[in-house]
Amino acid sequence: MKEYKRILVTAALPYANGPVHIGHLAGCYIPADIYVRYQRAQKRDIKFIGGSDEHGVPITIRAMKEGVTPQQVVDKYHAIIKESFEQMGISFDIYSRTSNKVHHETAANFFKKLYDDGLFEEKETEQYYDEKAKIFLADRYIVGTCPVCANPNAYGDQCEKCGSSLSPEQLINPRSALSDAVPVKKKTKHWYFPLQNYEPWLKEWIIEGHKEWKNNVYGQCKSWLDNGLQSRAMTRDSSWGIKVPLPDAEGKVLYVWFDAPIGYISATKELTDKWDDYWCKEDTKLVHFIGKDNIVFHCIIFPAMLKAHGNFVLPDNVPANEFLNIEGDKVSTSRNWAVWVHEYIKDFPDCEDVLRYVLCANAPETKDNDFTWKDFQDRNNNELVSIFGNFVNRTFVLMHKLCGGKVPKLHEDILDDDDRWIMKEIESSKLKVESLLEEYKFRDALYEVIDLSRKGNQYMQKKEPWIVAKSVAENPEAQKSIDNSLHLCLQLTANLAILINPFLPNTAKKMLIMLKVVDKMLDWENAGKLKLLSVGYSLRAPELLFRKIEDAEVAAQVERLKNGSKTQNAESGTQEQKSVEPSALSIKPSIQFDDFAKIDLKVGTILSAEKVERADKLLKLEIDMGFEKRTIVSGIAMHFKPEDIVGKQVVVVANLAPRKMRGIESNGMILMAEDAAGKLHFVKPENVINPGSGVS
Ligand code: B3M
Ligand code: ZN
Repeated sequence: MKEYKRILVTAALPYANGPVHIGHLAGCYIPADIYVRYQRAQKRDIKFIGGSDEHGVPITIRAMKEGVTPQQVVDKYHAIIKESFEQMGISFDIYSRTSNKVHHETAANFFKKLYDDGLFEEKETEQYYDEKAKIFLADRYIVGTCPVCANPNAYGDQCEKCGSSLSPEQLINPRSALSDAVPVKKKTKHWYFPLQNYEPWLKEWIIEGHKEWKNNVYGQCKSWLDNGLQSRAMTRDSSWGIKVPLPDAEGKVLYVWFDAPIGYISATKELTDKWDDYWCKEDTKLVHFIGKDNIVFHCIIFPAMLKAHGNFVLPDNVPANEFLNIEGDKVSTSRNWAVWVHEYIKDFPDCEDVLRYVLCANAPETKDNDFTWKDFQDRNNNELVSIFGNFVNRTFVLMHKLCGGKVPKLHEDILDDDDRWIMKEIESSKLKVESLLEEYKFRDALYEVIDLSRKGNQYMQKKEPWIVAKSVAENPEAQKSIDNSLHLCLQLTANLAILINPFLPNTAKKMLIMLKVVDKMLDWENAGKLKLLSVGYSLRAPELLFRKIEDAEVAAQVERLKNGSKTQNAESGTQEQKSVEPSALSIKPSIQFDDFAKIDLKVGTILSAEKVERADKLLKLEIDMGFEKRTIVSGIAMHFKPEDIVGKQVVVVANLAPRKMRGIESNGMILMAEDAAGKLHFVKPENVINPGSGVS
């Protein structure tokens, strides 16, 4: 193995177009953080780089939908994401952003160097264009009817209903997802990076040189390389992004996947003047933590860019994880099928370590995995509370009761086989855990730590110091056996603090306080030692490390998940990501009074309500408008039972043009308010008034 002097760890830069969910954490941030914390405890020279990816189509689209500027979008989400990471203890040395000046310069210079070296191909091609929104459309933003299953909302690259992969040409009645306009083809010029020129080198470097990469990563790279690489456009038509640094490139920006990985370099520059030690010296170990959808960019495209540029180190490893599903279903931000980190933190304050634990113990390291709230509860209650927490708590309680609150002596003369067994387990744990961590096997490493605490419980159960204590009155020698077992359990507790620290840093901190020792004890070199606590040292009272999680708490989460996915707006058929919280940013552009005055709002009373067949989200309502009865189809079926809303008053947009939904003509729309949890509430007069009354 190569000897490295320093380590540079990067974690994928999340798009600042929405908050982060637990799939992101499990995919790369938790493993990266465990690795970094472990290396820091090893006293290695390591830097941990992160930041927000603030360019690209997803951000401009979000801005368009929210009626704000892209800068406002990234400012908002960068702050939310950064805070979520801090709260989860993801210990970046820097969390930067790609809209920074340093990054714009770094990325533009990188591009310019490749251009000056003649490494781009300049090509003019025809691309789909939305004349209404004045924007070139990526395939994803063209929608239409699926030729296979007739789903009216298939994307230009894929139908999510039947899973067919598509091209925009195959869609029936293609339209722009942004404006509904029919896309037209338009000529445009771009700079292409000929990846095929790097194919022989990539094959040698990955296929021959990195057989130790994880199977899922190596396999994906191999299949890309076997299929042959092609030139890829490294520029786009857009006003948001890093301007292409060439004279004839008005309205062109760098492709987001060209600029984003360079963001790792820019952020390192921001962090330290010695950035080039980390990026340019051969004895740096560069490790990219990412999710599986980013493999090709980090293993093929970015390395080829670095190679073309020259003078940069290449990744030593790219330990990508697979995906984490939730309750048996793929995470989907558009359907709001996700567990958002900022919401978790609100609902489970002081339980960051529990989530870190579950996401590591159940990490999708080799295949997609499923997160369920039941498993979350079980792992907390049966592993953290009953095994790890229980061992530490028992040790402390008994030490206070039977040894006067001090570390008792170890009487070497009476050590028995059980004592020697647990001593050996403590000593061998260090090597086991560290070799797994070095190999990026975080799940197995964590299992070893919990297993050591399980062995502690077994040992305690064997020694039964509380039973032995009953005989001390007539046989004072018996105290020696009590001393030995609690001495060893306390040394084991100190060891557990060191070993659990990379995974559950808050828990380790709590243990330090109970043990009355300084942070220094957590240095990795102390793991496996049997004399971490001195005899006679008095310790604090125990504090519970974990609390039980109740059925009702997880039931509420499952409920929220199911209700959350209904925020998809059934009435308009569009898929909106749920807004995080009411904020000034989500205000639409201002309108004149005259525009407002065109809307006719009236009070109505619901006469009857029934489910619409084959439409989970829709209710058909008969509404008494005073002057007439109306049918309105409303997307509220996931929130209200039909029988519960009969007789309720509502505010109706009375002059909305009729629309057919599922074959039923809907005449108007009812107003609803949405709270922070995504629950809908009727907007209605304070007291019952005559139907047909105007609202203004
Ligand atoms: N922003 C994609 C993602 O968030 C992209 C990663 C960039 S890493 C340089 O999954
Ligand atoms: Zn389909």
